Amino acid sequence: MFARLVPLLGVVAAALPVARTQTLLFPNFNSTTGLQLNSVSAPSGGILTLADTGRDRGAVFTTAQYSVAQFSALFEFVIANPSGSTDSTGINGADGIAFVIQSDARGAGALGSFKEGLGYGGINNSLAIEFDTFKNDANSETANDPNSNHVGINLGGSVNSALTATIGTRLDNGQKWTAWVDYNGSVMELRMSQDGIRPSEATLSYSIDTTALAAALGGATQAYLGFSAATGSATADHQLLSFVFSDTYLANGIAAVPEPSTYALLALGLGLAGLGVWRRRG
Ligand SMILES: [Ca+2]
Ligand SMILES: [Ca+2]
Repeated sequence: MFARLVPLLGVVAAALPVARTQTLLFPNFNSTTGLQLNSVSAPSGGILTLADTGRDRGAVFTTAQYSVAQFSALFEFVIANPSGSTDSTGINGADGIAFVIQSDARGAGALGSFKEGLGYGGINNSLAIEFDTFKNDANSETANDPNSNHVGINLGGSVNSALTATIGTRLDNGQKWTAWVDYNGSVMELRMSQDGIRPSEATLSYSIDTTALAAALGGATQAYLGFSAATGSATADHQLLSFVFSDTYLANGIAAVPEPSTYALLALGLGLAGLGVWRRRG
């Protein structure tokens, strides 16, 4: 396959000398090169556990910043073994995971608050997508949770979500979730499934143009990318399995975590042509 690719890559490189796509490719976390782990243990079996024991929190961020003027991302996670105290709906297990885009002063070292903060609360100059498994009540907590199983868009380190959507299947059912986040410069969409197939319908669709996103990031057009999680007296195991990011928006999203035969090419930074091949094979 490589031999067939070389002429194609040459053509693209000549035609698009400044259009090299930045990609991040973690099909697992056997290597964490390029990532900073904040209160997160070294990976085990290629998995990063962001938070597990009671009153825990953790975050992982890229050590470099990436353009977020448009992008497509895919990641896989598991939330397992919910336990501990129950929320007002009688559900235990907490608190959830967040995908975080941030330009906080702490950079890659940013780590947010425990419990309903999801390890994200207080990370300023940011946008996050939360996967929230515990209902915090507005009259006693800082979060405006509609229920104990939802996703949301969070801004500025606040877990008072700008937009939420309820998820029918428990997020903490111990099964793998695949999530796709696609941003075309005007709308950010989240899709998710447990069969690895990207749904046509978005779970969340949030209008935010590049000016508004830059404002949320404190004026930055580049950001650190990562994930956080936290627990309280209710807990669960929050595991991150993979992360793929392209700073080019792909209308059909990233099909899947690429196979080893294609991601070696991507890791070399071969850009658009590599992505094209990867998508056709995905
Ligand atoms: Ca919550
Ligand atoms: Ca929430």
